[in-house]
This record gives sequence, C-alpha cells and structure tokens, in this order.
Amino acid sequence: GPDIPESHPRHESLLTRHRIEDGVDRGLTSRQGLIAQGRGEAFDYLLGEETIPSADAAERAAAAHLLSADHPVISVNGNVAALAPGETVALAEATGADIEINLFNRTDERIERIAEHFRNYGAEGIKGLAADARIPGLAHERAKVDADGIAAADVVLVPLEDGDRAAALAEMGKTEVVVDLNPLSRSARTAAVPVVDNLLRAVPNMTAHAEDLAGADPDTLGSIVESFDADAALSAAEDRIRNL
Ligand code: PTJ
Repeated sequence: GPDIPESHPRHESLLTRHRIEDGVDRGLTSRQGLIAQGRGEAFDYLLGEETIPSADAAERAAAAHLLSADHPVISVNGNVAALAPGETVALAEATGADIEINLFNRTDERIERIAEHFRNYGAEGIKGLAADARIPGLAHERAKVDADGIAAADVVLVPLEDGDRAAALAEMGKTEVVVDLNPLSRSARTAAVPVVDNLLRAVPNMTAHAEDLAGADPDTLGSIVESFDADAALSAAEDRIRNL
C-alpha cells in the first residue's frame, strides 16, 4: 500500500483513494469510479466521517430486511469491488444473500475480473454473468440482470446505485436498501432503506447487526423493519450536514 503516516489527518481518506486508484489499475473499477469516490468523500466530510445514529438505525433495518427476505441479493459494482470485497462477502454470509455483479458501464471483461476478485475473497456462486433477464424501462446494457438473481430477488442491497436503476428496481416491486453518502440523491430518496454512510463503515456494521439478529424471530425482525422511517433518516442526515 501507499506510505501514508497514520498521524496524517486524512489518513483514512487517502487510503480509500488509493484503493480506488488500485481498482482502476487492476481493471476492476471504472474511471468514473474515481469521480464517484470524490463526490462521496465530500459528503462524508460534511457528515463528520462517522456513522451517525440515523445511519446506524438504517443499517440495523437493512440487516432485518436481508434476514427476513426470501431471496436477498447484494448488487456489486467496480467501486464496491475496490473498497470492500471481503466485507461484502462477510455480509452475504451473515444474511444468506447472493452477490450479483451489476455495472453502470458494463463490459464483459470487467465483469469477469470482478467475479474473479470476489472469488479470491471466498465468494461462491457469483451472479451477474448469465445476464438472462432484463429490468424493464432501462437501456440495454444497464438492464441486464440474472433471472435467478436480482430478477427473482425480493430484497436488493444496492450500494452506490444510479438513480435510474434504483427507480426501475423499485418499480419492479423490489425492496431496496441503498448505500449512498448523498442524502439528496435520487437513489437514496427511492430506497425503502436509505443508508447515508460510507460503504466502508456501512457494510461491516450491517454484518454486525445481522450477526446480532441471527436468532431473532420473524416478529422481532418485522418490528425493526416497520419502525424504520426512511424520510426521518434522510432528514437527520441532511440536518447533520447543515449543522455539523
Ligand atoms: O462500476 P460501475 O460501472 O457500475 O460504476 C459505478 C459508479 C459508482 C462509477 C457509477 O454507478 C456512478 O457513476 O455512480 P454515481 O452516479 O457517481 O453515484 C455514486 C454515488 O455514490 C454518489 O451519490 C456518491 O456520493 C456515492 N458514494 C461514492 N463513494 C461512496 C458513496 N457512498 C457511500 N460510500 C462510498 N464510499
């Protein structure tokens, strides 16, 4: 890794940038991923670079949704592959979710590389390679999903999703959990559960909540899901940004 002293005030942020750069060099992450990361960092700075209480509540609700789903799927892209591959595999294991690769800028080459990357982190049965179903209402490449993956899912976790796809998935009746540091983004506003937090903190915290809720009965999970208020979570994040 890069030689960044731990005392550097932006140590974490510089390490994260390096991971994205490395992802681009390895053909996992798109160059647009660099731009997305920069945008995310700005919001993270404004949020105080921590998991605010409303985000923690969203992460617990997300875990409850994934655990009570019949067919949960975690959608991954080039930024997720670069930032949190092992953490994503751990979340999939803790919740019984499948991992499906879905790219904004889809190329077969990048799909193959990302699949191999996740396999190296212990993922099995990676989806997204068959691409034998379509999300209605989207342009050809971005509409591609697996028939036994996202197409059949009831709950989908979509980290860093674009607004169009988030809306199209919601339109299909999927329950969406979106991880996005921008509380004003269309994807966050579309989500049943908007997680306004850095993917790097959100994924391990969802896993911790899933492990904590592992033996919970359906009523307990149901009441966590029911008591979560998406609008209140978005307002709390916006409030934090304005009043930090
Ligand atoms: O690998 P691909 O081809 O699927 O492309 C993936 C990206 C992310 C490049 C693509 O989906 C894209 O261009 O996304 P956007 O429209 O830039 O949206 C990314 C959103 O994620 C923005 O709202 C950012 O604020 C947010 N974001 C960026 N980094 C993080 C983040 N949210 C949480 N954690 C992050 N680390």
